[in-house]
Amino acid sequence: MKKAQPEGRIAPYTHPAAGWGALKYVALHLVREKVAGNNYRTLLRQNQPDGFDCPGCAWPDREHNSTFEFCENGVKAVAAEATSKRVTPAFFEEHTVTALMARSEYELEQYGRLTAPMVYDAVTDKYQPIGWQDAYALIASHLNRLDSPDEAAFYTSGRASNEAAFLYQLFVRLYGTNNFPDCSNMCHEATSRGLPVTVGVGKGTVTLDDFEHADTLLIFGQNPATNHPRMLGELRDCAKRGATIVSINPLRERGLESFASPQHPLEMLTLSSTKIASTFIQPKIGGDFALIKGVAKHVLELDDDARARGPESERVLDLAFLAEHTLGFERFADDLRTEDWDALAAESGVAREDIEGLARIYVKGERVIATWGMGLTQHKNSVATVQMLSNLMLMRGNIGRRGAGLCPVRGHSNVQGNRTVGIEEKPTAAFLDRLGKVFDFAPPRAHGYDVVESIEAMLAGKVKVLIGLGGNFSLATPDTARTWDALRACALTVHVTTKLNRSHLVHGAQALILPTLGRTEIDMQNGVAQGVTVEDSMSMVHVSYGMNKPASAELVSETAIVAGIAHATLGSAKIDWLGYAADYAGIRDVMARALDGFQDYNERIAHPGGFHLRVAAREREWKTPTGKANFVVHGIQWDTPIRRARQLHGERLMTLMTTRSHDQYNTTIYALDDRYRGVYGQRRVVFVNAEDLAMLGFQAGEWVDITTVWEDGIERRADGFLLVAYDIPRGCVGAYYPETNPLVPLNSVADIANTPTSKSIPVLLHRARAPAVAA
Ligand SMILES: Nc1nc2c(c(=O)[nH]1)N[C@H]1C(S)=C(S)[C@@H](COP(=O)(O)OP(=O)(O)OC[C@H]3O[C@@H](n4cnc5c(=O)[nH]c(N)nc54)[C@H](O)[C@@H]3O)O[C@H]1N2
Ligand SMILES: Nc1nc2c(c(=O)[nH]1)N[C@H]1C(S)=C(S)[C@@H](COP(=O)(O)OP(=O)(O)OC[C@H]3O[C@@H](n4cnc5c(=O)[nH]c(N)nc54)[C@H](O)[C@@H]3O)O[C@H]1N2
Ligand SMILES: [Mo]
Repeated sequence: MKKAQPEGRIAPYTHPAAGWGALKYVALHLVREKVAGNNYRTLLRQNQPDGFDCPGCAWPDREHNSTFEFCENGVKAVAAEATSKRVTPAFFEEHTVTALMARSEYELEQYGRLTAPMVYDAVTDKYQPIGWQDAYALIASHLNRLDSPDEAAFYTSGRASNEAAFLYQLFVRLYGTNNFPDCSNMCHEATSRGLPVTVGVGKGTVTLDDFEHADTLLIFGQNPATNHPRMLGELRDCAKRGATIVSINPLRERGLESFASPQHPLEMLTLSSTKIASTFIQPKIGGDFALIKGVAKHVLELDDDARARGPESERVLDLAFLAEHTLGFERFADDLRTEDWDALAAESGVAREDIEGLARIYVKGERVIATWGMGLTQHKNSVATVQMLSNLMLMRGNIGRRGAGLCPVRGHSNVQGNRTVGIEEKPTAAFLDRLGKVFDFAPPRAHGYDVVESIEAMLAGKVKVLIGLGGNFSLATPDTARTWDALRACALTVHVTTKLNRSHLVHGAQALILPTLGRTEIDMQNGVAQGVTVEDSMSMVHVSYGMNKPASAELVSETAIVAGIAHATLGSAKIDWLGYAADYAGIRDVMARALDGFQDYNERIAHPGGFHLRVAAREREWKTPTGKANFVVHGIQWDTPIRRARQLHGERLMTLMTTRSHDQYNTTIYALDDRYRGVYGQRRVVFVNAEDLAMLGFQAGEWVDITTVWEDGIERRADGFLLVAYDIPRGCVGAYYPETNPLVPLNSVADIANTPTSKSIPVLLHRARAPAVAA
């Protein structure tokens, strides 16, 4: 039974986002992390041309920015790395793994930075020190013993640098597999699979310059005040210019209502703020597809009216763009005309007049940017939803034009770069051809396992070794009980990591913890400080130099760890792995030869602020098989598991979204508040519509257990959640991840993208089996 936090409190937030509240929390945080004096100055160098790239989110920096860009959650990410707390071998001597399993994620994080490589000892149930070379040799002996290279999987979380990730994929492909599960599989995969079909590239088409020129912004399923706080700076400037900002989200996120900018002293001193979104549309969970299709339908109707009225110049569609650049519009339009308004309204949870209102806002905009986050990508119909959004934007030529375009907002600071340099379980033939040519080998061609497939393969005994370059595989993934069985069935699990986390405790028969430098730390190789490169959400590539003294003298950089493993496993006859680790510029030289768009890489990253990696669609060059931007027709997606569950359980069936609180970074829990949603000192809460509470016979403040309704008959439950009455559509509930991952069935995934449907899980709420006890 989970305990109630004694200091737990629910109190609505009534202030603008950021402002003085953020400054106060930053101060509290630095004290809690005991950040040493010298490391404070790091904060001033975050996202500066000569500083380091923030290890927080993937939102881009304003180029050549000379002022300090303040971001509360960026500070938390930096402070978490710069903390003076340490997990030493003596710590492991004192704690068995079983004892550490009883600690919460928050407590594990609070222990501080790992300092030395450790190996699990089953006899004592403790981690013990191991030398780096012995650790590499242990990994090599496992890898070289497998019947097939496909029996190993190589996970990446999106913080690894381009250099480390490039070397990693090269090593793994030379070893012989494309098994690259990565955090992206659980994140923006629907974007990466959906957009290449429509516009020929799986990335966004805008840069910050476009935000300066947009007149309309549609923000789908994103909570920037928490997850991309620096984006609020752009939104503030847009709002001040008079741009129309619409938030499309089942929750009316407070952080999108108003913002007091810490960058603007006057705003802080006068306690004034800027209103951000002018319109809030609250679809039901997973309703975006029908909503966007409805908007597209009404755009077509408005165009029909305009055509009836006469002059071509009044038309709503961008006819010239459609003719020159697109294919499939007529079929798409025919499908829209036959779509049923009642069905669109019912499926979206938005009234027809509000859908039409959104369409009028959209057509009034001359330069429209659509941004989106996890609210669009973690559902069964996510690929179709992303493609429907692309259709809508194409109708008025809102792609490849200044001030307009598609803006998927990525999560991890270098998740986009990792994909670009080859962390991809389904690589293209062109990518492999070139890699094979440059390094003179025949890369494996068969597609590898993604995250969900890797877990299934581990459960089936087909994958026996898991290596994680960052991340927290055991907790970020769905279906916790099954994932833990999968990890425990492995012969070896290895984690390259900065902080202690659950994946070190839920391990294979043998296990290694390999502690590494964070991006804020000085990376010396052969007496020369090395920079690493990263790519942000808008395809800007730049170099990042750490500034802090490493947390321990024994830490090895990610790049050097990858080189060490590769050298031990494959030897260096063909590739001088250790030479690459000694000078990262050498890695960039070969990246320039092996990767599309990376010519003169070393020269171009030397430019302050870096360079923009060309996105063809931005220039209206469509790298699709047809050579045009494609409209894609999709009928309204019926989310069958949820529909079937609702047929069984009627209105008691709820759709659960699992989302982030303000004080977490994915599975890293910095603190226990979610200030903007009014939650303090606790995380086990569930947001429910007040009318649903009444219908279910519950009251706010009572405790419930949550179970999943899934057809495989396996019991999935998460116990002990406090009911909070919240402004959320009926039939929808919200709670935090990772506590709710036991509820996400492994085979509940997005079509095509195979992303766990973390934002739409059919669940039931039950009065708690055991009463919650206060600690
Ligand atoms: N501080 C901090 N920063 C982070 C992270 C973090 O954990 N902490 N994580 C990083 C990562 S990896 C990522 S991917 C991003 C994530 O950033 P976001 O994309 O903002 O992620 P979430 O908080 O999971 O959910 C976003 C929003 O989706 C809404 N939503 C849920 N279901 C639906 C739906 O059906 N439709 C619509 N329209 N909206 C819906 C929720 O109400 C919520 O506001 O942030 C990155 N930045
Ligand atoms: N239910 C549910 N599940 C989800 C989501 C959701 O919204 N709901 N979101 C999904 C998304 S969008 C994502 S991206 C994944 C995130 O999945 P992951 O990326 O696997 O998870 P993180 O929590 O970001 O990983 C945190 C760990 O990374 C390590 N780390 C931190 N910095 C570094 C570094 O610089 N180098 C190295 N080597 N290690 C480092 C630390 O040890 C830390 O404990 O979770 C997914 N899971
Ligand atoms: Mo993510």
